[in-house]
Amino acid sequence: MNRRAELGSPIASSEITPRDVFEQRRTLIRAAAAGAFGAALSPLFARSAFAQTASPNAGSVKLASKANPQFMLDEKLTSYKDVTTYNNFYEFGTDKADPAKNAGSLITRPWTVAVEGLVKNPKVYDIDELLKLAPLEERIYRMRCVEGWSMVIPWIGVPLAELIKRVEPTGGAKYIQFITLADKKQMPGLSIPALDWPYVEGLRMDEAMNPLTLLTFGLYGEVLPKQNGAPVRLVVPWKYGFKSAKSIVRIRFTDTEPKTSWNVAAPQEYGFYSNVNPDVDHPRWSQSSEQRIGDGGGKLFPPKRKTLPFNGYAAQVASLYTGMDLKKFF
Ligand SMILES: Nc1nc2c(c(=O)[nH]1)N[C@H]1C(S)=C(S)[C@@H](COP(=O)(O)O)O[C@H]1N2
Ligand SMILES: [Mo]
Repeated sequence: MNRRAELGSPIASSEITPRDVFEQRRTLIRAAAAGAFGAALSPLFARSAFAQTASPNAGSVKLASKANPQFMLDEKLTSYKDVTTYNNFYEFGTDKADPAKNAGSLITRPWTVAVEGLVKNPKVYDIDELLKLAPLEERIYRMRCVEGWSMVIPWIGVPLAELIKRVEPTGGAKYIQFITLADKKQMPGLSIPALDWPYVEGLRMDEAMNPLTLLTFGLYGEVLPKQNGAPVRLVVPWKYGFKSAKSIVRIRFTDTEPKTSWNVAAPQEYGFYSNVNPDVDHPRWSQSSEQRIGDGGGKLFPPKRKTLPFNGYAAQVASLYTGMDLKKFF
């Protein structure tokens, strides 16, 4: 039986896990945003502020980074538990709980990322080389899934632009495709033809170069848990979550718009751009509001939040789309 994937079953309130309140963090974030104590917000320190939250990845590996005060948010973080147990990673199953249960079989070392296509310096990067591309930064980003839920996550990574600059795209390079691992031996979800594997995503060159676009290696002061896309993924916070491809093995520079998995699966529902846009509804549901995971802990009808244009990052990215009809280029 062919079971095609469907993003977007509205989340049941029973799936929303109550979370702890992190007043301490808010104070730290304000201090960092003021530029005073950026260094004090080291991942170790930040993580200790959340020690109440049990880690489902006992023995997870610390990853040092420096908080970038330009990218802090004065919003409550989603708990480590929710960030690492409520996931979309269809290679490990389509249920939100599947990736945390099944991703243990993913082998994240050795790992290489081939950077190829329209670049002067194509190169196969070892993951350890990528980790040293530029100083690792901690950044707190709002994430919005096309299904209507959102989280606030402290990521660790480097601007993707750092990698792009090193490989020197040629004049013809207009887009970048991100190709992720597809190995049946490691990924039980591949036996279900939910999507055309491998999972692929893409960005226009200016989107990829935007300072917000993060090549991501960690979260909450640790290397990425496997269910979150170890050892390296993309994070593009002004777009729906599916643009943030996990477990990347190949980055290809192209002159034409590359294929993207969700667009191929349902072109009328998922466009290439997929910018968070409260004014463009999904054909099967509204996109005007969202459920922040952890809000209203345990209430039958937890309060919803208004979805913001470009997920709240309009000041940084709206100019990338001037003159474009965002209803047409959804
Ligand atoms: N390779 C791969 N990347 C993926 C997905 C996937 O199924 N496979 N799901 C996407 C979707 S729909 C979302 S919402 C985010 C979820 O990231 P998180 O589980 O770390 O919050 O990952 C995205 N990246
Ligand atoms: Mo998503």
